[in-house]
Amino acid sequence: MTRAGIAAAGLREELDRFAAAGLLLRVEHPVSARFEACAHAAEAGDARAVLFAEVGSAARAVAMNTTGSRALVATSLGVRPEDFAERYLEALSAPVPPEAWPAERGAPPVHEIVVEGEDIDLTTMLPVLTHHEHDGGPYITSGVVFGEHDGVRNLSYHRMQLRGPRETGIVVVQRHLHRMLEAADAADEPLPVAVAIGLDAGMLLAAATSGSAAPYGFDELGIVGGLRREPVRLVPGRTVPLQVPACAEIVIEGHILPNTRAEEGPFAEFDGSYEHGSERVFRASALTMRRGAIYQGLVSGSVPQLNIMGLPNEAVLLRAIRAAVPGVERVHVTLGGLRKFHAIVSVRTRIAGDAADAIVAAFAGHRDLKQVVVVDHDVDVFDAEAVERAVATAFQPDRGLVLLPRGRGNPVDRSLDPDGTTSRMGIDATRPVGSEPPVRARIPGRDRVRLPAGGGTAPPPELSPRG
Ligand SMILES: Cc1cc2nc3c(=O)[nH]c(=O)nc-3n(C[C@H](O)[C@H](O)[C@H](O)COP(=O)(O)O)c2cc1C
Ligand SMILES: [Mn+2]
Repeated sequence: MTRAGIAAAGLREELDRFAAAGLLLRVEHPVSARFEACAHAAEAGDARAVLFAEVGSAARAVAMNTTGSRALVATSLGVRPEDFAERYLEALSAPVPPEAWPAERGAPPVHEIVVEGEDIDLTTMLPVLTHHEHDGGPYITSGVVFGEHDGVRNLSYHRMQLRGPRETGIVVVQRHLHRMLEAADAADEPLPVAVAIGLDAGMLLAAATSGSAAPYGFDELGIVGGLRREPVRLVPGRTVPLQVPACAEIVIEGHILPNTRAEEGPFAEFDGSYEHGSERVFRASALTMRRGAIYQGLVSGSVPQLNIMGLPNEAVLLRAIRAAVPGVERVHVTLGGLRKFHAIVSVRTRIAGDAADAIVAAFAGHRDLKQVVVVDHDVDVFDAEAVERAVATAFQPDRGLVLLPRGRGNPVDRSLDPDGTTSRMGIDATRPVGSEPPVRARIPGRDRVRLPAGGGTAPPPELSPRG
């Protein structure tokens, strides 16, 4: 049973919650790890998670689309979909630090199976998926990379291209893990890392929370602890001097080689364009798993990936706007805006100027944001038609439009100026402060109507809120 406000403590518990809520599609026939699993996941759509019984020559179970919708993420976190951002912000603001796996519980699940050194063969032991037509082979895309340096832990994602039984490429952009890698390069020492695969939504979202909300030195695992209302349990790695999560399905331990680069790619990035170049190299020293470990697949550019990267932005925005305008109620960072460019914010306005200040605070809170629509508290930010109705009936362009001058844009946006800048737009679709919401005409007795059965198929139950 799902306890209110308490996140699933691992992928298996999450899948149980999905199954209980009718949000899990099981594929029992064997499918290939090359394209076929991804093709099935794409065709299945985003409303349900997919659990494959047997993928690839490893014949291992694979979970996909576990973050395909707000409803799935909310089910995993034990909250109503509309309460996601509030709950995530609570965890971000009151993190619960991880603790050691208690010795009296014996060996942790993630160490039920341990393979070390020369015995490791990532190409046969894991069903690593090949995603797109021109990708340069199988890629680990859902692995959360744990790094530690000078007492600082970091969680982040880094795509890993399989290159041999124990070797992969690893793409490390200039963020937190890169900082650790620079120190390792300077000392010419390999950087120990552990790659956790097979994780619940709380862990996946925490690892993707951006550096502005989780600066260097902030342990992303604290967010997970906050979401679960209990600390994440950690155990020492078998071959690396860092802690790994006891609840992961799979952990690959190893090192990023210092001052070493090798050809990497091609790989279809999240905007659908292929990338290749010269990237870092990872060498595995241990592969540890739970019995019957479930691998996790994540297609680049898919809705499940956009949700992982973008849903934490709602909490970040909620915090930033609330600091300026206490009456902010809900934030929706839309899927159409790639979960980063467009936000809808509802505000219980108290004094004139609240809506415009909410717009400015939103842009200050999240740099990628390009368009924000502010509506009154009685408008459902997840209902696109209701938002449009508010714009249609409460917004006056000559005084409700806030245009910001050119700031830094995101390269995914093809409309940027050649210098990489963008302008930004806020739409104040709130009524004058103090005015009452329009009265909605009701038809008495509608709730007692029982229509005759038959004569058409009922639409599927609404997975409210949309988006
Ligand atoms: C599915 C997924 C794949 C990603 N792939 C990469 C990658 O290959 N290389 C990279 O440097 N960042 C990648 N990122 C982005 C970062 O891992 C992500 O922004 C993370 O929050 C950075 O953490 P940090 O702030 O602790 O550095 C990916 C993110 C996601 C969600
Ligand atoms: Mn970080």
